[in-house]
Amino acid sequence: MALNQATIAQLAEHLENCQLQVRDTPKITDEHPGMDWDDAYAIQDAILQRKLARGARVVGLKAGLTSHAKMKQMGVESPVFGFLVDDYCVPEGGTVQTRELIHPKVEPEIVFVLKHALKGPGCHIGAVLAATDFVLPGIEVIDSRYRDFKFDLKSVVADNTSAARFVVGGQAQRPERVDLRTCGIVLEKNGQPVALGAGAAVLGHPAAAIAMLANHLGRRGQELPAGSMILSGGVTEAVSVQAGDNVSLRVQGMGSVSLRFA
Ligand code: 0L1
Ligand code: MG
Repeated sequence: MALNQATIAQLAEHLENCQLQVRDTPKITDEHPGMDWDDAYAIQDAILQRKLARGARVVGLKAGLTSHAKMKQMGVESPVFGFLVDDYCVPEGGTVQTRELIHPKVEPEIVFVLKHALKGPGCHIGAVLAATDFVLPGIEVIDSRYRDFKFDLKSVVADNTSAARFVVGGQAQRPERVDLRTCGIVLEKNGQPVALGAGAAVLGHPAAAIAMLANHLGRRGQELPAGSMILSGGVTEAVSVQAGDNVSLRVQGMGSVSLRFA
């Protein structure tokens, strides 16, 4: 690691304060260009510890930047992983308070819920499908704490991959009852389609994102426990939203899920 513990704690406090106080910041690698991957995930872990100490609960995990559309949109080349806590969970059809966010965007996602634990290394799509209880549609609301969503991969990992809110819903489906590569998705904003895609946009198969997460955790001596809920990453580029917007996502064979911004 390139950063010491005091710097990691200070950067975690800084990024979490930006989230809680709804203000943006330049990317942290501007001041810490030597920061490495372990530092980035250590800062993310320190943010999680701060939240857990205040009584938050982890309710899921996420993979991000898993589609070429997202990678192109953000000018990066590999996926990243983050956590979701109970504060981020919006009920189906519920309302997101836009004043609590800096510059929110929405992403259409396919969500996995596991019935068996998954542990890498060596995890693959087949193991993920065998361990999956059901899949369902989800909308992730991302809100980078970095000014104008301008960051590099290490900065965005430290910032818990821009996680802010999410909703899951629709019709949960057994994984063998849907072709996750060819299933179509339509994201609508205020009744107008704003993004279209198919599951294969996520690394060729959305289960590949879950396998990558299991392998990532395996390298750190961790696993995905049975019951885990995981957002597999935006199928399309992210779409900006503002107060007054209604957003819904329909995923073929899995119904639809929605939320609105007040
Ligand atoms: O969930 C995502 O794909 C977002 C990852 C972080 C990058 C961003 O803020 O767009
Ligand atoms: Mg996402």
